[in-house]
Amino acid sequence: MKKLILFSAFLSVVLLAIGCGDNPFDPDGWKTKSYQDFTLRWRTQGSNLEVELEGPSTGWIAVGFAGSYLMHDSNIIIGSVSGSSVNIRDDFGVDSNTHVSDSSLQGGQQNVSDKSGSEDSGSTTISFTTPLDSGDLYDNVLIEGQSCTVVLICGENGNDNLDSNYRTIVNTSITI
Ligand SMILES: [Ca+2]
Ligand SMILES: [Ca+2]
Repeated sequence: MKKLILFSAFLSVVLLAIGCGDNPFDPDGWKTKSYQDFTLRWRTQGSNLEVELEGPSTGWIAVGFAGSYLMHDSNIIIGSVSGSSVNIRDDFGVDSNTHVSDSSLQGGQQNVSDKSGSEDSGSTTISFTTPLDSGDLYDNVLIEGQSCTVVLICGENGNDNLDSNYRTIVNTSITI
C-alpha cells in the first residue's frame, strides 16, 4: 500500500512536469512557446493580449500573429532595445518578407501599449499589450482558445533599425 501511494505521488509529479511545457497550470494564465531560440509568452487579459517575446539577437526582434506564410498578412509587433531606450512598433506583413508600420498604411494605426524591454548578452526581450480585436485592418482578430499562426523574426546582432533586413525568420503556431 505504501508503495502504491509513493508511486501515485511520483506519477503526479511526472504528469505535472510534462504539463509544464505549455504551462497549463500557470496561476497567472501565461502560456509559453519556445521555438528555435525564441521564447514567446502570452496571456489574455479581458479584451487584450499581453505578450513577452525573447529572441536570439541584440538587434531587433519581432512576432507576427495570424498571417498566412512567413510575414505575409501577419500582424507584426517589432521592437529593439538600446540602453534604457525601447522602440516597439505595430507593423503589418505586406508580403512574405516585407513589413511596414501600420501608420504608413491607409487607415492603419499603432495599437500597442505597455511597451517595455531589455537586452542581454545575445538576446533581447520585449513586452507589450495589444487588443485581441483592435478594429484596425492591419491587426488580425485573435480569439481566446483558438489556434493561430505565429512568425518569429530577428535582425542582425546590434542592428536596432526596425527597417533593416532580417537574419532569422520561422513560422509556428500557438493557441491564444
Ligand atoms: Ca495597428
Ligand atoms: Ca499591425
